[in-house]
Amino acid sequence: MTESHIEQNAVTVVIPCRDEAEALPGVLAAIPAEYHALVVDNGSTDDTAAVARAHGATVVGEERPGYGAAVQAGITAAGTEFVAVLDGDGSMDPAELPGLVELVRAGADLAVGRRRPTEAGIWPWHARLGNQVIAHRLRSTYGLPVHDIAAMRVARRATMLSLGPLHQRSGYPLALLVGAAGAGWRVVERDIAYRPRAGGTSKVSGSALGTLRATKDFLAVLR
Ligand SMILES: Nc1nc2c(ncn2[C@@H]2O[C@H](COP(=O)(O)OP(=O)(O)O)[C@@H](O)[C@H]2O)c(=O)[nH]1
Ligand SMILES: [Mg+2]
Repeated sequence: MTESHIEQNAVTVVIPCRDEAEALPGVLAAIPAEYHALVVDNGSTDDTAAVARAHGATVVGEERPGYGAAVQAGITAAGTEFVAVLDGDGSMDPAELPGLVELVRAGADLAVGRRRPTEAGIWPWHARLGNQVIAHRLRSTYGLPVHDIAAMRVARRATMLSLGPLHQRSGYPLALLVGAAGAGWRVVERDIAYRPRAGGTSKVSGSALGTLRATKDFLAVLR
């Protein structure tokens, strides 16, 4: 995609998905009508790709496994000035994306969501604790005004790509924030709702093993 083919002012919502056929229809239905939905599938064994297409999304395949590989493939494939990233599990509301897009239009380089659980018990304690430790480090060492690792985020496509390739697995959100701090980006955080996933199963923080793997990825980034 050359820069001259980028649709100015438009927004692509990049949705990394592994086995999200159950939750995807609700997520895609809630995306603002004028936004493009782009599902990046790597390694799904369910109908994720077919369901995504049936509900109007463009589907991009990615050979390399991992959340970060999927997100970066989606941003590269996006043909719009702005890119948004959110999960395909229904835990975040796409209706909150325009608020983040506005922050970028108003001058932020990166607008990120701070997840606020809508119910007790939906954010496992080990994931929440790890998140708090990392967010503290991001504030103290990197000077970023964040209280979460930016699971939902909006930026200009060119801004995102300017950092070059980042972590390919769950270290990606953190690598992006560390890169943003290093590049002197203006990062703005605002509250977003965090809901139970709408179906399917967690690949990351839903199990102690998943959290352990993610923590390993995180530490590799912060080292
Ligand atoms: N394409 C792709 N998506 C992934 C991968 N791992 C996780 N995801 C997606 O990333 C999002 C967050 O993962 P999730 O399982 O909800 O993690 P949790 O919220 O920590 O439990 C979901 O949309 C997943 O489908 C992966 O390896 N490839
Ligand atoms: Mg989730």
